[in-house]
Amino acid sequence: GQVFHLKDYAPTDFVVDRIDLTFELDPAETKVISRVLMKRRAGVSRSAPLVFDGDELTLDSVQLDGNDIDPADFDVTPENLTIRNLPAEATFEITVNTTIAPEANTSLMGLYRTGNIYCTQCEAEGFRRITYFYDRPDVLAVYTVTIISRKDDARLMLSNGNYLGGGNYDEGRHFAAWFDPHPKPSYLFALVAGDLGVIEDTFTTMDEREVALRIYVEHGKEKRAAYAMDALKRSMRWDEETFGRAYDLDIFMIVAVSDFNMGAMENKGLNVFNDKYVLADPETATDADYANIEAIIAHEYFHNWTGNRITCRDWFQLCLKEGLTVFRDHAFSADQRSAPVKRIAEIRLLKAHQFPEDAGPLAHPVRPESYREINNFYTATVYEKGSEVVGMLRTIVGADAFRQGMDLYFERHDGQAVTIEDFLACFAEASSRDLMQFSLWYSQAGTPSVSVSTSWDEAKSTFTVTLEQSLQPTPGQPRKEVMHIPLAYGLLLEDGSEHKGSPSGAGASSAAAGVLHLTRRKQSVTFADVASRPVLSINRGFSAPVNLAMEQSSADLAHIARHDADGVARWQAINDHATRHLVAAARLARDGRPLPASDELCAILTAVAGDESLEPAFRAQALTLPAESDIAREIGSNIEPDSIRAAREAVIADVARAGRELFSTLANQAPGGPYSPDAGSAGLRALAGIALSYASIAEASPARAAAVFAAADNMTVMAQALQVLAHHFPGTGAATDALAAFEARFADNPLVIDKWFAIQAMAPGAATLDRVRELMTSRHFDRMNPNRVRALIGSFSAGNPTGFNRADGAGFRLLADEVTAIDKRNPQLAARLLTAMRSWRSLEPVRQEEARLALVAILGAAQLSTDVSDIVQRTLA
Ligand code: B3K
Ligand code: ZN
Repeated sequence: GQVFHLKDYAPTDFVVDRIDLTFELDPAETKVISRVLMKRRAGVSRSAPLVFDGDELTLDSVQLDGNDIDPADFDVTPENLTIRNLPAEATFEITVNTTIAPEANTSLMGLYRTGNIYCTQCEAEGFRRITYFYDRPDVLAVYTVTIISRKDDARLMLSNGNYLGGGNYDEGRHFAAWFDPHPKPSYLFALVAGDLGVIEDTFTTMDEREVALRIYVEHGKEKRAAYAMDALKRSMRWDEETFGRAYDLDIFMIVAVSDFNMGAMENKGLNVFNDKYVLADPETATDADYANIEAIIAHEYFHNWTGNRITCRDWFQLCLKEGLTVFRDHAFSADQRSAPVKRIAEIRLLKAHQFPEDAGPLAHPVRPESYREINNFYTATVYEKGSEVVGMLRTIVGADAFRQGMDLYFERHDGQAVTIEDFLACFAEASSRDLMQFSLWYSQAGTPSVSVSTSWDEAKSTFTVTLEQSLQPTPGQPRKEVMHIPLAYGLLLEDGSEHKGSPSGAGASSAAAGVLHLTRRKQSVTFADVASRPVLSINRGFSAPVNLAMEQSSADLAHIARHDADGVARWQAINDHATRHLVAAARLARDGRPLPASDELCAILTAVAGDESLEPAFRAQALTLPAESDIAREIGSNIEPDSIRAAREAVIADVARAGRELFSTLANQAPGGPYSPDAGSAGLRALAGIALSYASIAEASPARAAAVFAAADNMTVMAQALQVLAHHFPGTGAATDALAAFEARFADNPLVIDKWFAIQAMAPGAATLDRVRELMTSRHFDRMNPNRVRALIGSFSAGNPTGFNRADGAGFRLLADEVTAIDKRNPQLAARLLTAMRSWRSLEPVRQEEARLALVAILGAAQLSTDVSDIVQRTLA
């Protein structure tokens, strides 16, 4: 496959002004007529041909200003339409006629069928599966779309922008026309047609315009869209209040579909969502589902300004819209819920998904410099690390300059397709700072390490902090430059209060107080008037996405856990303490030696569990020990998953015993009254849920969880209890009965059956593989549906370290077989599944060899997609 490079960027030879699209819909033969008004760019040679992109297309005909083009003047392949001898200066119109088959499109890119609905997905390069066009983000055009269909085939016909009108077309057919006044790139085009239910509302913008809001779902599911509508209105208000951004069309529509490759898509005025992120009611959705719906509704809505009004010049700049929009949706959720608890969840997610990516063969910069398949770069690095980089930018320039920089960005680049350099220039200007060194965060892959040492000089009453940074090589980047790492910190004194006063030394000066700026390889700062030995709390709130190496005693960590003013820092200290203990225990378990006593950890955790002054959600987070995969990541190499699991289970049993009575009390303290998805109630349920798990372990009996399962009146509690039963009491009557009851009750709700799949697929241990194979043959499974595949095979391979990494390699072979089979129909889904293998080199040698063989087997399969071959080659490299 061809490799694309950032450095090769060049604008198109022709500029597009308008595009008028007409669709005559039919499942097997949809006619697409595209009329493009365009002209040669000033200065481009008159011999330069027009080259449009296509993908698996067949051309019916092509016209210039309404006349068929002489066959000698054009060439066509499924991938390109090349037209020569076009006017030198005049504006002209190219008409492209193609026929496509939505029902035969299994890739879920371009125009496809989901159920009886027509639906599109164009980002990143799906528009070229609909018609020949400049399918690239820097070509912005004004779209008019006319849709024609048989009334019995598609009652409803939607596209971007405002509704122009519609009516009867001819016998049994009707039409609808849409006009989007905002110039946009082709990846934001959308069309949806079919018979759908709707819920409607309105929103009045801050400039007093009324916007119609519509959420379309399958008939009968309308009630389950109410929470999504509420989240949408809150998002619209928040973007006005926080960033001064108002919505800009007369209507905003969301359509929920059940076959979708990702979470959702921000098409202008017509978002298309995976129904998993729209549909919720207490009986079928968990608190986590509600929180995800809120976050994703907000994310797609926020794209209207960060992504749509200002878009990316090329796909290398993907983080320009994604990292920034994730940053915005994080800020929204933090405002709507508990900010520290939200931040803790973000840190957990970043470490679980982005850190391993950055440490393995698929590592790439937040702004990649080359790719073979852009779909493989919608990664945790581009999204989550991209958001962290925006957060660091805000820390460095300060909140006020950050907001000014955003205002400048919106003002200066509205209607443009821009780069990270354009974005950063706004903040450099607003803050009068040089952001050159900071910009390395966009170009250097890998997670930096920062080693921290401290010394307190009793005689001089000084405290010195020495910081040193390093960054390991990553694929294609053998040598790294020194970065700008902003580290929020505090010095905690013996009584828990904080030392006031700024340090002296390099990196001490900063926009925001309480931040050390590490800008050299090594630097020290010294604090004066420190009369007693302080405890350093550093990288508070995870101000920089780095690995810290610091010799901090358990007593110091406990001090931070008790006293830090920053809740996130308190959790970080608890988590660091737990991680350190678990890593030591796993190493000993590996050597067959007795495990260390867990008394200190137990004391910290039970103290937090019982501390009523802390938010329940925070307590639940603190009680959730680092996952097996977190422990593996800390150990880093020669991983043997079974001993990690054994050690972790032993520590959990210690904690459960130490807090037995407390957990048994907390397990009964779920909120009363009817279910409400608000953050406070969700926090109570989270605490009760983790307490249920500890209490059940202490009691060595499934009885309590079985009772909770039977009495549950909402999905959150029900799923918690089911997981305790399936993971801690597998094979017992209680577990088997609950799984059967759950299946029977939710047999016709695939999104709930996905939870049933995932819980079973993540049951630890070697035996789960056979159960997964069995479930793959169940009537609920559908290898063509991305949600089903991810729930069963994705959960197994990415969420079950002991089951998937079986020493005999059977887990790897299962994944390899599925990836190869799915690749034939849906390359994007297959490639995404395969990323579960990215950390194979950190396994112990026997498993490593099995993993390698499975990867090589994929490589040998016939007709691999670019998506899968790109991942497998980089993973093996
Ligand atoms: N921009 C889309 C993702 C498209 C993925 C294409 N492979 C959703 C989002 O990030 O908001
Ligand atoms: Zn996005």
